[in-house]
Amino acid sequence: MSYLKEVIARTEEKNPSQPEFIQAVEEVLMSLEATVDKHPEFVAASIYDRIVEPDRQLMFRVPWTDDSGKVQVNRGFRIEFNNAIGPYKGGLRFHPSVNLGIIKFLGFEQIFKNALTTLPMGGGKGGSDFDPKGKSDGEVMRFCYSFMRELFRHIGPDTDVPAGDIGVGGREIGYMFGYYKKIKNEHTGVLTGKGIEYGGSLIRPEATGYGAVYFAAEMLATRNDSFENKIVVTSGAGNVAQFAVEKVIELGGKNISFCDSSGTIIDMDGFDTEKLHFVMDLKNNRRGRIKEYVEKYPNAKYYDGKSVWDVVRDEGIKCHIALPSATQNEIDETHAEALIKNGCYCISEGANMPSVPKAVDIYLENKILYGPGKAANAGGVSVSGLEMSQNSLKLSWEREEVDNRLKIIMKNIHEASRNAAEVYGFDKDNYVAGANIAGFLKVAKAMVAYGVV
Ligand code: NDP
Ligand code: 2IT
Repeated sequence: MSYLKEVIARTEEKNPSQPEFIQAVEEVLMSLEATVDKHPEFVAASIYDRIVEPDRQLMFRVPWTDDSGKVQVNRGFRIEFNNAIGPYKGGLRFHPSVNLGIIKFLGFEQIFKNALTTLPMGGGKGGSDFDPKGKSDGEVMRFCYSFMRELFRHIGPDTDVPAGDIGVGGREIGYMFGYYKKIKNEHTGVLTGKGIEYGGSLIRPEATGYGAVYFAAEMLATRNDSFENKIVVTSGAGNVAQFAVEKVIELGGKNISFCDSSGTIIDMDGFDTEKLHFVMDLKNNRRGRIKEYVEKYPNAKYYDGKSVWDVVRDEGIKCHIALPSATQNEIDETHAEALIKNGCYCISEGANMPSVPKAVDIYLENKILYGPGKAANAGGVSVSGLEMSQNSLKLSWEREEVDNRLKIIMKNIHEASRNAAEVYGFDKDNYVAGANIAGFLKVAKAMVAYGVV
């Protein structure tokens, strides 16, 4: 068995019942064989075994009172995975599916993603199995306060800086930051994704979606291609999907889909700014379901209980570019095959690990342009890093300045991935290997420098 397969086997044995975490570890380590040969110092220092073991795993009780006066109990998590190159950094996810293995996969991915951004950020992730859906603002506020009542003692602007993810947006960050400020009597950059009035950065809400589109545009440019007149399918209808679609419209593409966990809408006429604003108001203010779109725009079609990828497969929907922006493992091998059959040749992942390993194999075998999440969706955490910089400097940059920095970072990630792939013997277009290697090298070298700690 190869050295890294042994590391994977040991990780599997130590972490039973955590399939998503093992999937992420396998995906990264299987790209790193060439680094084992080139860097005997990594093996000597057991870097591969050390990098799959979090620095610290926190799990805690989160009790809160619902509107009927009943006391509810949820479980909170924060995985401080690796701070070799900067304070732990990564989002908080509130979703009923959250468990230790899911937070560990997200924290593990975050190590390499954050290294790719070139900003000084380590990897972390957290969240809860709390479901914000259908809860009143008061319930969400009481939950967030209770969550922060424990989390506050573990985080800090130079220690660990959480942000948003699924189910955690501006409202939740506001409640959590407000509570932290109250109990610590400190107004510091301890969270990112803050409101613009109290230390947030312009472009942070847009950053992940815009970044995924900038990354796709960079990949397309290597083949003298662009978004102009392309049919684009996007999944999700949340933060990442909304701003990905906004940027696609701006670049002349035609985006035809959104979905939520109830179903999918397809609008073959494509979204314009007015339709997009309807979706933004529906999701962000009214907190409604995506099927309401077809009541307002009856030319569109709603597919109950189906994901965008089910609809693309079952209805033979033609498309050129796909931007999966909902959740992990949403694209299986049948979806991947159907996408390619229907004309898709560029996939840029707004979500974290949205494609199952067999789907990724199909992308690589077919040599389509494929930007894996840790590279393609790094725009969000990049602008979080820029928010931390602005907080430290106690000033705020203009919209254009942040957007330009985001574009440059996405371009650099694209370039660094291609270069690392080539240097380590892969095809330049293999962004999977390139992103894993480029992200890993920086963290591994820092870990070696520290000795055995
Ligand atoms: P949001 O909560 O804003 O939106 C998530 C969207 O995806 C919702 O429309 C939601 O539908 C849908 N969704 C979630 N889970 C499922 C599911 N199991 N099946 C079908 N649909 C689902 O989250 P974000 O947009 O922030 O996050 C989306 C993805 O992007 C996640 O993978 C996240 O990790 C990743 N990401 C986010 C970043 C950020 O800055 N926010 C940065 C980098 C990556 P419903 O409302 O019905 O649940
Ligand atoms: O997955 C991610 O990169 C995020 N949810 C954003 C993390 C952050 O700290 O901004």
